[in-house]
Formats: sequence, structure tokens, C-alpha cells
Amino acid sequence: MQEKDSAPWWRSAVIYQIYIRSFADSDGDGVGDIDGIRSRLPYLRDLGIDAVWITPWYPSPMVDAGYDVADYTGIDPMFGTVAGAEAFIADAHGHGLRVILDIVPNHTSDRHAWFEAAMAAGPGSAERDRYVFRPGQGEDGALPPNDWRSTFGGSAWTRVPDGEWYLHLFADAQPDLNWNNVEVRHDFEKVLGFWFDRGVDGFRIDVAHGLIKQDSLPDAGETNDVLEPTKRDDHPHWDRDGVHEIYRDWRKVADRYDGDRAFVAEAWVSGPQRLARYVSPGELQTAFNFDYLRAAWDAASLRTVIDSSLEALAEVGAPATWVLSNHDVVRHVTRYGRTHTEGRGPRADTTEPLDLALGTRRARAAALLMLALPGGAYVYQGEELGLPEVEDIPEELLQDPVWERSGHSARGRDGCRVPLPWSGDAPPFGFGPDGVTTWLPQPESWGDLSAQAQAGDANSMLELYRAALRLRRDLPALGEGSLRWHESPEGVLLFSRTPGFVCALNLSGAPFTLPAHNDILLASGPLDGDVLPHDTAVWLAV
Ligand code: TEU
Repeated sequence: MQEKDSAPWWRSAVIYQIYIRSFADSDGDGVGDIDGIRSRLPYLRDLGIDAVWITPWYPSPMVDAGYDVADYTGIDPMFGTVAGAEAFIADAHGHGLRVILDIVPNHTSDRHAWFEAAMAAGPGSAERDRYVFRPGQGEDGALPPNDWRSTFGGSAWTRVPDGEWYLHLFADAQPDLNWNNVEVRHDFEKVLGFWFDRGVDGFRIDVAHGLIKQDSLPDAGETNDVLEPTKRDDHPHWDRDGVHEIYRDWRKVADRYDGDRAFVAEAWVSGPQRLARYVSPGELQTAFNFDYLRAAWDAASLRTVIDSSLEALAEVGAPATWVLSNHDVVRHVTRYGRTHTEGRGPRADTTEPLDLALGTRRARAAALLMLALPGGAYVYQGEELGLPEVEDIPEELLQDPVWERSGHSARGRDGCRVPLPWSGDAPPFGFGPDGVTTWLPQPESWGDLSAQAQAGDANSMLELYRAALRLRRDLPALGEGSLRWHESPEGVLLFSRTPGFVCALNLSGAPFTLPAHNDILLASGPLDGDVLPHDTAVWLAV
């Protein structure tokens, strides 16, 4: 946990996202677990990241891969035990890595004790008031209370046997909580404390923009595509002003603990100005920059999102974060391997073949751009191996509830969640004991992408990430701070950071001659002397 300066760690941290189901399986059930992560901590330390974020590890019926939480202070037996989690946190700290957990406050599992009590207690009860139960519309109340849609497809309302309906912005097994209920607020603050007491360094807040619904529950009047966030600022259930009060309270909880405990908001909002509200003084410290993730792979789009993000965040004194991939979006090697690079994935109806070499080349350049920008960054497990999206998982093996809820029109997010290849040349590629059937199938062709195959190969994605992260630690110019743009031909991004650092990214289609420099620190692909080829990035010492 070495600090380059006295600024808090979260202002410049590189945080590695561990999708626990798919990271490493210690016990051979085909699903990753806590002991699997523990066994791979040396790999993470050597990669050069600062912290890990672990996706939900709580007891769960696993309808939404753990984002349906039945008990916020337990550990699912599939993943381990609370004692094992404590040992993991201590081990991670021993390796100099901080630990961030995923908290899911928008909804619980339908197997949470609160929801079971609500079902048993009936209409009008205090138990039901923890959720959003309403009578239906129309004669007999047979129509849902309003037109809200589930993010995963279908209506956001499900009717229970006594005739009432409950709200679920995601799967029907994920009933939304009522955040106007004081007990709900109080209990979540206790959950934060439970894990802070066990040494965790922070939380990623799932669906941070969803907790408060407009009181009258008016129709939304829109039907977004599955998983697509709204672009509106006045939506009846996304990004309501009331969420900020909750996070100001959470900040007070975190501030009662020593050691710079921090939050990162998962908030899909209409732009940098709205995002900045989550990280204004007294509120959360950081938020994911999804506008960056969704930006097209072209110089103008990237420049626009970098500038607008830095500007909006500077106004509130918060650091930027940069992210290219996570467990909800198409892996960026694949996004960048097609013509239409904007958004969180190719349109469902894309028939354009994938150019994997192109996507990989761009992903290499993208890594150097991201890690050179001011602030912190996220690395999603497997991106350091250059894993592509797995687009041909057989339909009968798909697990994401999106597949069923969308009426089989959207395959969902399984393709970015396939278990990691660690070693060897056949599945399970060291993910678990030999012979184990992984919960999602791994492509037979992944042997060359395994961590073992790439280690020591100077041209591999893994060694590029290792080199970049090493430099990022060593160079005082990188991490938190500011950047200065330099004049460059159209399609070339050229900026400097002090002291003595320049990053150039050539997306112009023409060769670009590098400015004067003392040294080439790192390049995403071969240079031709001082000429930077298309789709290539370089770090220079000046
Ligand atoms: O994701 C929230 C989610 O589905 C966003 O991708 C969506 O675009 C947004 O909410 C729309 O405004 C989180 C988790 O990352 C995901 O894995 C879960 O399935 C989901 O919440 C439900 O917990």
C-alpha cells in the first residue's frame, strides 16, 4: 500500500475487478471462490494493481450471479466462509492490496428474510413497507401499477397471490427496497460497519442511481433496450435527487473509520455533470466513468469524454476514474474489433465478423491511454490477458437472467464472465482442478491466452499491463494530477503530464512522427523509428 505522495489512495488507485465466480476455483465445483483468490494473490501483487474489488460473495440463490443477496453479512458456502473472508482480507493487506466489496442496496433477493416476512405479512404491513408493494390497475387490479420496465426485459412488476404487485427493476427474484423506510437505511449502515470492522477498504455501490423512486410512481413513458440506461435527467426511478442524501450518510459512516475507506458509485447517468453530483464534497469519493467505457474508438470522441469528465470532476474536487470493461459489458477487445465501437456492446443484430487482431491492437493502445490519464483506473479480470468476449456460448448453457427475461432476444452478459485461463492447453486451463466442468464453458482455443502462456513473453498483453503498471507506480507524473494537450494532427491524441511525461495515441490513419523525447518508455505495438503507426500508443520521457 505504498503511497506516491500523501494523497489518499483512492485518488489514483488501479483497482482490479475480481468476478469471483470466474477467477479461480479452489474446490473443484466449477465456480470460483475465496480460497481461489487467496491462492492467486501473488499474481495480483506482481501485476502491480493497488486494490481488488470483489463482486458479491454473500449468500444468494444466484439468480443474478450473486447480485440477488439473501444475507449481507454472510458468505455463500459456494465461495467460502466469513472466517475465510477475514483471512483473505488479511492476506490481501499483507500483499499490499486493498479490498473493496460490492454492496447491493437497490434490491435484495426474494429469499432475504425481509422479503419472506413481507410475503407472509400481507398488504399494508410494516414488513411490506420495506419493499415497493402496490395494488394493480384496472378492474381486479390485474394490470401492473405503472409502465416501468425491468432492466433485464419485461415488466418491472410481479403480482403476488394476494393480488398486490411488487417492484423489481431487475429480475423478479430481486425485489426493490423502499429507501424511504428508516429501518432499511439503518440496516444498510450496519452492514457497512460489519465489513468495515473486518478491515475492508471500501465498497462499490451497485445500481447507485436507482434507490429512490418518484413518490407517485408515475409512468416512465419509455421502453429502453435491455440493459440500456436512460438518457434522461428527470426519470421517475433513475438518478433521483434523493439518492444523494443516502450517500452523504454513508460517507459519515466511512469517515468514522481510520485508513481512508472509500466508495465507488456504479451510477449510469446522463453525463459527467450528473455523475459529479455523486462525488461532490461530503458524498462519495469516486464513481465509474461509463461515458469513457462507451466512447467510440476515435480521437474526437475520446478527447471529448476525457475533457468533459475532467472538467466536471474538477469542479467538485473529485478524482477521475477510467474503465474499459466490466462484468456487464462486452469485453473491449471485441467491442474494438468491429466497425461500430461506441456503446457497451455490439448491437444484438450485428452480423459483422470480428477482427480479433484489430481489437487486440486497439485494446493494447487503449490500456496505455487509460493508465496515462489523471486519476484512478479499473482493470476487469482477464483484460490483462486480452480475453475477447465469448460470443458462441451454446444457448442451453446461458446463465444470465437477461436471456430468459428478454424472450431470447438478448443473450446477456455471460460472454464476458467466462472463467479465466491460468495455465495449460485445455479447459479448465488451471481455473480449477483438472477435469472440472466450469460453470460457463471456456473456448478450447484459450491456451495461448493463459496467464502462464503470456508470462515472460514481451509481446503479450499481460507483460504490457505489467510494464505499464510498474511505470505508473514509479513515475511521479502518473496517477492523480492534470494533463496538458499539445497540438497534433487530426486523429492524434497528444498530451503531457509533469514531470517529464508524454502520451501519444495515433488514430489518424496516417503515420505520426513523435515529438522530441529522451526515451521511449513503453509502446503498445512496434514503432518505425520515431514514427507512431495507426492504432498505436506510446509513453515518452521528455
Ligand atoms: O448493474 C446495473 C445494470 O444492469 C446496469 O448495467 C444498467 O445499465 C443500469 O442499471 C441501467 O440504468 C448492476 C450489476 O453490475 C449487474 O451485474 C447486476 O445484474 C445488476 O446491477 C443488478 O444487481
